[in-house]
Order: sequence, then C-alpha cells, then structure tokens
Amino acid sequence: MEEQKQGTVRLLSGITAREALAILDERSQPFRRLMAFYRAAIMEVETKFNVLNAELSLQYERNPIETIKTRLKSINSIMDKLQRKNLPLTIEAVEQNIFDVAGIRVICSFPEDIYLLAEALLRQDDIVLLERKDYIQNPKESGYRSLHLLVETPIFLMHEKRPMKVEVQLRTIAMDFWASLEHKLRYKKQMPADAEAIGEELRICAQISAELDNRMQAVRKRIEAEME
Ligand code: 0O2
Repeated sequence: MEEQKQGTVRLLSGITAREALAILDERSQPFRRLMAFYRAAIMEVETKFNVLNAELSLQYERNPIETIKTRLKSINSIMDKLQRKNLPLTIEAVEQNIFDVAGIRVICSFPEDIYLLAEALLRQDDIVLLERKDYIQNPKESGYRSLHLLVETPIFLMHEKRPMKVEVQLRTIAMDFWASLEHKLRYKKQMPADAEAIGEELRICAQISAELDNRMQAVRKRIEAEME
C-alpha cells in the first residue's frame, strides 16, 4: 500500500506541468471530437429550420419561426446525468444513453406552426424520428407544454458519414415564456413551505398561456379569412 502511494507520488513529481497538460489534452481529445460532431449536427438541423422558415415566409408572407436557440450540453451536466443513471463516464456511454447533448429549441408564433414545421422536418429523407413526446396534447404535471422530437441526422466528415442524435423542442412564445420563468423559479435554492400552492399557481399560469395561444391563433385565422 505504502509502495503504491510512493509510486503515485514519484509519477506526479516525475512529470512537468507541460507534460501533465499534454496528457490531459490527449485524454480529452476523443470527448472534444464527439462534442464537435454534436455541434455539427446542431448546425445541420438549425439550417433545416432556417430553410423551412425562409420558404414558408415566401409562401405565406410571414415567418413561422420567431427564434431558434441552440445549446450543447455542458460537460458537467453530461457527467451528472451519467452518474444519475449509474453509467460509466465513457464516450460510448454518452453516445448510447444521453440523447440531449445536442439541443435545438424552435420558438414559433402559433401552435399550428409547431406541427407544420415538425411534419416538414420529419418528411426530409435524412431525418430519422427516434422519439416523439407531445407535451402540447398531453402537458406535463407541472403544466409544461412543448413538442419534443428526438431525431437522428447525418453529418458529413472528411472520410465518413456519421448519424448524430439531436433533441428538438418546438414551442410557441407563450410556452417558452412560461417554461423559462418556471425553470428560473423551480431552480431557486430554497423552495418555500407552500411549494404545493406555488405548483398549482404555475399550472394555472400554464393554462392561461395555452388559452392565450389559442385565442391569438383564432385571431390570426379570422384575419386570414377576411383577407381571402
Ligand atoms: P435543459 O437544460 O433544458 O436541457 P431526460 O431528458 O431523459 O432527463 P425526460 O423527462 O425524459 O428526461 O425528458 P423530457 O421530458 O424530454 O424533458 C427534458 C427537457 O424538457 C428538459 O431538459 C427541459 O428543457 C424541458 N422540460 C421538461 N419538463 C419541464 C418542466 O416541467 N419545466 C420546464 N421549464 N422545462 C421542462 P433538462 O435536461 O431539464 O434541462
């Protein structure tokens, strides 16, 4: 045991800081490479939505997409998730079990735009739908609404074509407004004693935002009908 300890001490003191950095750099290379692939996959899917938005804006003279937000899951969040799932901290475990490393959030004007865009994306022959969770038709217990699509899309590298998973969340501005504020409130360190009542209040706010979405969509339809 003592010898083992001494062995470690000799190793640590036997390398320079530069050598230690070089080892770290070499060890993290496969992970950084994987993250670069996920970044490329985000770019691919984001471009697809931008193209659809441009086409639909020509067709209907309005942009169904308000904004697109993208995010690559941080290394800390990836490690936390692997540990929560009792999985090894390996590249393979990330690829096979963490499906939201590449995330893209599409904020639409109206609920109908969400389904229009989702169907248009899923019709593309290089997109494979792996999972669909419709939290608009079936909101979560918290009141959360959004359409989640887990898709696989290829990225084209110098010598290979690699399928990559991307999680797409489609929401309206009202859904995003609710989710952003609820997320901020929920992650406050100290939940107050009346957490149950607050949860209920947030569910009511979610219902109001759903009502707002439906009414705004109805107004749009009335205007369109009159213009026709
Ligand atoms: P972040 O930082 O937004 O990525 P899993 O993804 O497997 O851990 P689950 O429940 O199967 O868990 O995934 P699901 O239902 O697809 O939801 C995951 C993401 O949806 C969350 O990501 C949030 O972005 C969003 N979401 C789901 N439920 C709620 C909710 O009640 N409130 C809010 N504000 N957002 C929600 P992460 O990983 O939590 O975080």
